[in-house]
Amino acid sequence: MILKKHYKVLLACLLSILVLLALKTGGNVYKRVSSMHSVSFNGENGNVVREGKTRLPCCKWDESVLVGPLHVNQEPIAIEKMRSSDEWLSNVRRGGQWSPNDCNSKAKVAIIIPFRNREKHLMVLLRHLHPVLQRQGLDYRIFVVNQNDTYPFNRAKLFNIGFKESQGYDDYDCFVFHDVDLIPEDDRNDYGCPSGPRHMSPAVSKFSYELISPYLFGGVTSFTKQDYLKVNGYPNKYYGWGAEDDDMYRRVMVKGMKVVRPPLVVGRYTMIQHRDEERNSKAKQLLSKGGKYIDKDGLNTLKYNVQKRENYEFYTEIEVDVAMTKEEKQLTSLKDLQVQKISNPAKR
Ligand code: UD2
Ligand code: MN
Repeated sequence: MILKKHYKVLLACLLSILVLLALKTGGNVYKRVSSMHSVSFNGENGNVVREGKTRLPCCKWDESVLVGPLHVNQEPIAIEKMRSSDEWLSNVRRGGQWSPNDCNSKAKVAIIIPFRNREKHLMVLLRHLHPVLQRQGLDYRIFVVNQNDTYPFNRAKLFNIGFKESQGYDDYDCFVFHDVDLIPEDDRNDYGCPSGPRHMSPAVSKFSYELISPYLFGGVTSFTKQDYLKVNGYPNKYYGWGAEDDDMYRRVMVKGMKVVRPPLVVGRYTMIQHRDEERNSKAKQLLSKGGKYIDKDGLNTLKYNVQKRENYEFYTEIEVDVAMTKEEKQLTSLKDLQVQKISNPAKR
């Protein structure tokens, strides 16, 4: 009996120590839950279990740290002032990466941004995105894939390049394909791949925050590594503006998956205004054959040349030449294939 009593006292002490520890870490973003060897993925379809490298507990989605609706500040900001302008930005490590200190993230996330000549947009996005990713407790790195050649812009191929290149940095299991001009308006929009193929931007300011088509799959999407491999990535053949997003939607359908979206109040983005890019009028023709080419065009046929890999203060840049082929030139209606003007993102 006496021993049992002692046990109870001991247990009570242990519990109070635990409570005190929890309170002490209360200022921190993620709560220690228990000490475990492995990390479980708490996503919607969730039973992926990743072996943790350390004995850290898994990070929990913590509503109390999330802000909810966000104010979007489009004012240009000097890169030298970014770090000191926001507590979250001061935590970012060179190369645009971060991971929680005291818990294992539910996902390792590679954010892939297709880029050419949109420096101002990039600065605004980085300023808003880093804090969101950190508040969600994600282990992430931001990759800017900069098309530094004279061919028409190829958003989809840059995504494939980003996917492949990121593997030289870490073993990512979640990929977010992110337009540079879409600024998240709500940090409850989960960047950690909580589902299969996900259309994260159903409500965009340009479209009055309405889902203008049930087939819409442009803007910001996320895929687990497994699902991205399953669809063989994006098609490589779409140069110029249009239809590469629709092609990806078809790939997802053909492989028997469905697109998941967050609610409109959460999947909100401000699109920074810009002039329209030149449309490839042959894109529709390509799309009409889209479904048939899944296994013949994509990650398995990807060719490109890397010019430079560089870690800047808030992102990793992969500078590439997309190596357009003669056959691909015939597949675009863009008249002058050499008119593209090039410049690089701010070199910091
Ligand atoms: C729509 C889609 C976009 C894509 C595009 C067709 C939404 C909200 N957006 O965007 O995802 O499917 O149509 O291709 O549905 N970019 C550069 N430099 C360029 C051109 C493009 O960096 O010279 C990048 C940049 O990340 C940009 C993205 O490609 O955000 C899409 O291009 P856009 O913004 O010109 O096209 P938009 O707004 O019509
Ligand atoms: Mn845009």
